[in-house]
Amino acid sequence: MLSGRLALLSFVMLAAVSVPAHAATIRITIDKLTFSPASVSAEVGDTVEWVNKDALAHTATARNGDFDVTLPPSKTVSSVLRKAGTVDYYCRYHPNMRATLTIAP
Ligand SMILES: [Cu+2]
Repeated sequence: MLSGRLALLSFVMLAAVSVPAHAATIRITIDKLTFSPASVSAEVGDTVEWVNKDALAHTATARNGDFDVTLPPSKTVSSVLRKAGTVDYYCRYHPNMRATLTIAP
């Protein structure tokens, strides 16, 4: 019983070590053709969970070419931030949809 608990504890500790301490998951929701929140701070290695609540397809397309994520209707897509910078992004289908990601190294 006790050794089982110890084994579980060491497993949890190993898992914690293998993931960078700052890696976080950030949720950005698209609802009625709006990215929300419109301005997000993140770090390289963080995951963005793009939640598209619209019945339309969207994209999250970086103006500087750093990322281009396709967001099918009513789907959630995850992408990992690989590059630091202040990135303005938009939707290729609805160019009025705009937002900013500030990615620290
Ligand atoms: Cu769109």
